[in-house]
Amino acid sequence: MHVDHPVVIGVLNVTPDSFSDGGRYTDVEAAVRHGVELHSAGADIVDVGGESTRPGAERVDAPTEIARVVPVIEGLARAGVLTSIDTTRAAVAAAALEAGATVINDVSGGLADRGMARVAAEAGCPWVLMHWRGHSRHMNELAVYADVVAEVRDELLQRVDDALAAGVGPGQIILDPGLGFAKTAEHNWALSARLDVLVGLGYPVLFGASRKTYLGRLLAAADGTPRPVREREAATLATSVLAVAAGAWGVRVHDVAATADALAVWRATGSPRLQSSAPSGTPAPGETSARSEKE
Ligand code: PMM
Repeated sequence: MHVDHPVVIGVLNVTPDSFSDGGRYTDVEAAVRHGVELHSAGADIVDVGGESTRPGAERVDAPTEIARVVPVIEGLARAGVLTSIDTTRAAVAAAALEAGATVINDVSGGLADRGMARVAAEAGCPWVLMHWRGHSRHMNELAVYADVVAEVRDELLQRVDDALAAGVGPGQIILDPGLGFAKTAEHNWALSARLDVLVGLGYPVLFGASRKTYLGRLLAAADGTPRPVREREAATLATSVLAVAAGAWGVRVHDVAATADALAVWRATGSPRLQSSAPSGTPAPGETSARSEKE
C-alpha cells in the first residue's frame, strides 16, 4: 500500500468488552457514526474489530463476529471510508472483504487460521501480519524470550515465508510487533527501542501502542495504581511520533485527531528520523533479503 505520509489507522471495536472502547459502539449506527468521525479526523483507514483481544478475553464464534462487523463495514463503505477488518478468522475476513473492507488486520499473523493466507492471496489486499504466540486467554504465559527483538523478528519472518508460500504477494505484507500480545512491558519497550530492526526487514511496519497497559504502568500513581485507560493519550502520542520517526509506516490509534496533530508537528520539523543505536544481537537494517515494498 503506497502512501507518502505515515498512515493513521483509527480503532473501532464493535465489541462489548475491548479494554478501551468496549461496549461503546455495539449499535451499528453509533459505530458507523464514530467510524466516519475517525475518518474526518484524519484516519486513512478505520480498523473494525468484532472480537476482543484483551488479555484473558474469551472467544466469540465466527457468526457472532461476522454479525458485528459486516453491517458496520457496509455502512462505512457507503460513506466512502476505507476499512480494515481486525480478525484472526478467514471466514470473517472473507465476509468483511465482501462487505467492502480493503485490508486484513490479522493479529495472529496467519497462525490462528491457516485459511487466512488463501483469503489474502485471492483478494490481493494488504495483510497486516502481527507478531502473536497464542490466543488472549493464555497469551501472558507465552511472554518468555531470551532476546525479544530477535525472536519477534524471526517469528515474523516465518509468518512472511508462510504467506509468500501460500501465494500472497510481498507487496501485500505489513508487519506489526504486536505490543502487549504475549509481551510484558519490558518486551514492549525493547521492541519500541529497536523498531528499526523490523523496519529494516523491508516491509511496512504498523505500530499499535494506543492506550495499552504498559503505558498505564509507566504512568502509575505513587501507590502503584496504573494510569486509567483514557488518561494514556499523551503517552500514546509520544509512542506514535517515536515510532514514525523510527520508520514505522503507520500507527493504529484510538484518538485520531490528536495523532494527526502530533504527526503534523513531526512533519513540520522536517520528518526527522531516529538513528538506531544499541546493536543487541540483531542484524542491521536491510541485512535480510526481503525487498522494500514501501518505495
Ligand atoms: N492491538 C489490538 C487489536 N488489534 N492490531 C494490530 N495490527 N496491532 C495491534 O497492536 C493491535 C491490533 C488490541 O488493542 P484494542 O483493544 O485497542 O483494539
